[in-house]
Amino acid sequence: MTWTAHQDTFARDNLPSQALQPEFLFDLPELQYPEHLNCATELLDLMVANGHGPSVAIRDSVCTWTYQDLLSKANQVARVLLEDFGLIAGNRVLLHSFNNPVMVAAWFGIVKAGGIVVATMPLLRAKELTDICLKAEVSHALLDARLMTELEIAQPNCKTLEHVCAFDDLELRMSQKSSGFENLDTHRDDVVLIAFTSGTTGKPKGCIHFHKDVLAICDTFAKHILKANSSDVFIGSPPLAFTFGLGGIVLFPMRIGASSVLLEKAAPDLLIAAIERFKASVVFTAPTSYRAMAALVGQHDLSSLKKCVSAGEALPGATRALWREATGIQLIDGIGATEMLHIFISTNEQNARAGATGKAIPGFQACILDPEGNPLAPGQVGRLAVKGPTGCRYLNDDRQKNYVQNGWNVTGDAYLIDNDGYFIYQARTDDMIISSGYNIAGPEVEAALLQHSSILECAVVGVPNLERGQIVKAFVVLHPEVEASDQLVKELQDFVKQNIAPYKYPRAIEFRDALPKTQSGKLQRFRLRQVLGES
Ligand code: 3UK
Repeated sequence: MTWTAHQDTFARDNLPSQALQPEFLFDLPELQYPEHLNCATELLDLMVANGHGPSVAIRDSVCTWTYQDLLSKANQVARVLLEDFGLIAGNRVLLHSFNNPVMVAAWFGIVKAGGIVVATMPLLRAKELTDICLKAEVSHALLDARLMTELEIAQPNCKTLEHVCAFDDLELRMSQKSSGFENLDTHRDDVVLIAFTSGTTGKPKGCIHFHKDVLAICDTFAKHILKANSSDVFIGSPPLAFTFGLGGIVLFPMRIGASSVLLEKAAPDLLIAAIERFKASVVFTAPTSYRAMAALVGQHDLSSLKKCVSAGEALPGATRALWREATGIQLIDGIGATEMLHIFISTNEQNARAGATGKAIPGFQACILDPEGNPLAPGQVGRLAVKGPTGCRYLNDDRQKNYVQNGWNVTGDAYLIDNDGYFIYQARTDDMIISSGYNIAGPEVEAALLQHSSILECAVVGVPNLERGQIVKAFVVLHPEVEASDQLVKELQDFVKQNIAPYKYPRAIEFRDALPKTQSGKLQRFRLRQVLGES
């Protein structure tokens, strides 16, 4: 083991054993990071040292902070943690907030002081916060005062959690600190964050990432696929506790001296209004959000917009087409995962194809495995496997052996590679529907349904059926002006049969006002499967 700057080595001590870790690839010249590396120094201090001090780093509806402002605030946070709250390098700090500037200053303050960021979704309840604090042995919490109630309920059950500080108190303390700070001289392999993911079901898993991983996602996806520049204005909807949001809204812009807009609320109508208001040029959000925004484009001037990244869920071809027709912009689809920190398969606008996620991005390798772990030929459906500079390291968790097999990160997605080498998403491996012996991928049926103009959103699952084992069932949310009817059910079924192989059509269709989603905006198909019984 190498040296560490951490005195509290809990996170390192709870890494999976070497044998259970994935293989890491550092072939690209840009991934040769020095041993001494603090990612906050690279993203913030050096930006100011290199002349970006006066450029805008982050904005929201009330404030505008330059890189110099953000540096000063982050330094003050670091001082509060060390001087007022006795932070020891390697301690875990819960960061619990809506996306706002203080949250970003706090993120950098924790990292500068040598803490480990454990960011959590703002809407988590006491029980979920307790599970996370216990698992990561969290000692400090910085949080938005509006979220205090749930943490107060959680705290008596979190024996390691000693210091809780709301942002209003934090800001008061910051104002009494000097704005200079020397960052902890960390190792590139020191732990910088633990990102919790609950996946589709089950207890949350903590994904450990190092200082170098934070830079590696900027120097692969952002550098080679996104290709933004310092005059770009980034914006997006994912919470910063979701690494899709952390990368897209904070790390990528800061790696290149660009600016970012933080939105506490970013439902499609609010996001599209904010793109116009702040003249944003790069947006990160989920497929359903692009679909909802496409219907609103006529009411807004989106001429500032240049690049649009879609991730979190499969991008249906119809949504890609709607967005292009509405804005002229070809979406950049990319599959990422909390375990991998960010996107690993994608493609730029020029090479984008409807229905395909893309290819392994520079720095990563990907293949499709059969059940025995052998690579499959093009055209065959199997398990997606990937390796690169980042990878899965669960904090003390038996499920490490499920995600990492023979050095590959196995994401739980069923994919195939087409004859041109593009990766084509099928379904989550546990979402494949088997009906009368046929394998049917729910998302393919969803994509077909979404071609129909009456549908806003839909989810397709397999439900138990005596005769066929399972049947295909669609849960459909209609556009507000459309009315549900038996006739429409028949019309949608016929519509699917005309677009894809008829045996895949949904034998059952149920209309809903909304679909169950996770806090990162993902469909929870398993919850739709649970309500069933009827067929
Ligand atoms: C699914 C996709 C098809 C897929 C994430 C970008 O989503 C992120 O992380 P999570 O840990 O979920 C990972 C799983 O989500 N998925 C994500 N993107 C796509 N499926 N096409 C896509 N484009 O099942 C994957 O295994 O919540 C996404 C960046 C950072 C992230 N953490």
